[in-house]
Order: sequence, then structure tokens, then C-alpha cells
Amino acid sequence: MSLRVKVVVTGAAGQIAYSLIPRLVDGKTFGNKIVDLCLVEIPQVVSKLEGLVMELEDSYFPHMGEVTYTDNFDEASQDADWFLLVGSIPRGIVYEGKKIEERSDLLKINGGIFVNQGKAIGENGKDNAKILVVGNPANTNALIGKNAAGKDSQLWMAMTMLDASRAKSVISKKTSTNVSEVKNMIIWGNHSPTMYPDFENMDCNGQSGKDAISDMDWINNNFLPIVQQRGKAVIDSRGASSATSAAKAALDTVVACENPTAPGDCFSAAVITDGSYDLPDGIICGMPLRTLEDGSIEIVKDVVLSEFAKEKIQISTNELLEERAAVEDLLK
Ligand code: NAX
Repeated sequence: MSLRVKVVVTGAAGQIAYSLIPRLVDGKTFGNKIVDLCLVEIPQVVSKLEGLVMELEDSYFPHMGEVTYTDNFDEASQDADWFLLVGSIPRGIVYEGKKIEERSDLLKINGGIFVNQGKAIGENGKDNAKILVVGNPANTNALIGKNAAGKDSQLWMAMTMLDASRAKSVISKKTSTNVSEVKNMIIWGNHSPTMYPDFENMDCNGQSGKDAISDMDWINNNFLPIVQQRGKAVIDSRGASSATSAAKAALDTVVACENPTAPGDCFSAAVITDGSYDLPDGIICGMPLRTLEDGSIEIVKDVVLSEFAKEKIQISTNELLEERAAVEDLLK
């Protein structure tokens, strides 16, 4: 196994990245490996990364290798093992003279970014590179990137780990259980308010979700809306979107991919559909994943879905199909 790992992070001057980047080199996320970092920003902001690099150097990280920064993604992508694609254009900003308010505009602008980044990753990234898309709309951005990369040996994921962690937290409070006792939390569908956190298939302190929680009123009127709207609740309170929790979720996803999954557990990320669970083909959809001893990552195939779950998942996959239709020209 390689003792070095090269990690590319986009959006490196943003708020998620500020929490994320130091923890990539703290010796926990990648264990004993030396981590080479390549930080990427847009040209208007890239000079700010000099300060971040100074801080990293001043922080005493024995596992930190070479640290570089650039606004040239092609250059950054050379031989990289991991890509954490955090950078994207947020809703509400003025982009090329136009205020971006419509989701369809956001899809197209960010989609364009992911065509170029996807091509570069396909051409220059390692054949077994892993790509985690955090920048929203994460699932559709990942679809565009994967399509442009055109290399099936690379694993493209959109982040749903934050949604899973939020769901675990709500369940742990409800059941007065430590959060570590809530396992196998699957997020189905899109990283958006339509996502479905699968309480029925979770494991809560050794009990199945159905046994641990039978109060469907609470599920419908508390659990689902709290988890689905948590991002908005954080923005309403903080005046900025989730950052430290998003960074932790990205790190948790990396750790979940780099280490075998415990028996009976799974982790959540959105990957390309493969016909499992009758999900539509050709979308990046939240599903249960597991990492095997040999390091390969597979979709867990034996989850039983109730009619309630299937209905909820369909709402979210329909949304993903609509998003895909809106960026059809970027998928050619
Ligand atoms: P910030 O606006 O603080 O940072 C984003 C950074 O990306 C900016 O510095 C910007 O210059 C940079 N950027 C834009 N286009 C780029 C490009 N082409 N190449 C490199 N860098 C580029 O946002 P932050 O709070 O860090 O959030 C980043 C993204 O994560 C947003 O799209 C946000 O919506 C998304 N989120 C996704 C979550 C998830 O669970 N999947 C949860 C948290 C967060 O909402």
C-alpha cells in the first residue's frame, strides 16, 4: 500500500475547507500515510491560500507532505488519489453580471465547472482515484463530473454523510442513546430536502429502527423534516451554511472509504445507480455502501425497503431525474 496520498481540495479558501484541510493532515484521516495537499481556488481568490499554507506549516503536522496551491485544476489533478470537490458557486451571488437565484441557473453554472474538472480527473487523476463532491447541487455535479471523466475505475461520490450524521443525532436524542450506537443509517436519493433518511433499516443500540421507534407521527412530523431541513435551520441561525459539520462529514466519508466497514454497518454516499433497488439508471443517488477488506467499495444490496420508504425515495429520485434533464447538454 502507498505510504503517500495526494489529495486535491477545491474551494480551498472557503469556510468548509478551513475546517477540513488541517484535519486531512492530522494523522487520523489517512492514518500513517504522508498527505500531499493540492489546494485549488478560482483566480480571484487563489492568493488567499498563501496564508492558509502558512498556517498549515505553522501547525506542526508530522503527516503533512508537500503543500501546493493553484488556480489551475488540470495541473492540480496530476496523479491525485483523492479529490474533495468543495468549490462551487453559491445561490444568490452575482455571476457574470447576473444574480443567480434559480436552481436551474445554479445547476448549469456549477455543471460547467464540473465538466472541466471531470475531464481533468479522467485524464490526470489516478485510475483508482476517489472523488467526493461536496459543492451543491452535489449529486448532479457528481453526475456531470463522472460523465466527463469517462473512467469507470474512478469512484465518484456525492456527499450524504452529513445527512446521515444529522439523522443519527436526532435519533440518539429521541432514544437517549449515544450517537455511536446508531448505525446503518442510509440516506437515499438527493442531497436536498427530498432525501430519505431510512429510520426503518437503522440499528439503534442493537434494535432495528422499526422496533426502536414506532411513533410514525414523530417520524413524519419531527424526524423527517428536522433532518431534511437541517441545512436551512443552520443557515437561518448562523447566517452561513454548515461548515464544521460538513467538513467532519467529508472526513468521515474518506475514513469510511479507506477502512473496512464493520459487519452489519454501512456508510452513506451517493453513487451511480446500477439497477439495485429499482432505482432509475444513470443518476447519482444516495445508497448504502460498504468498504471491503481489499479496499473495494460496493453497494449493499440486501436492504429491505417498505412501501413507505419506496414512496419517499421515488420523490427524491424524480427530483434527480429533473436535475439531470436540466443539464442534459452538459452530459453529451
Ligand atoms: P464558501 O462560499 O465559503 O466556499 C466556496 C469556495 O469555492 C469559494 O472560496 C469559491 O471561491 C470556491 N470556488 C468556486 N468555484 C470554484 C472552482 N471552480 N474551483 C475551485 N474553487 C471554487 O462555501 P462553503 O460553505 O465552503 O460551501 C461549499 C459548498 O458546499 C457549497 O456548494 C455548499 O452548498 C456545499 N455544501 C454541501 C453539503 C453537503 O452535505 N453535500 C453541506 C454543506 C454545504 O452546504
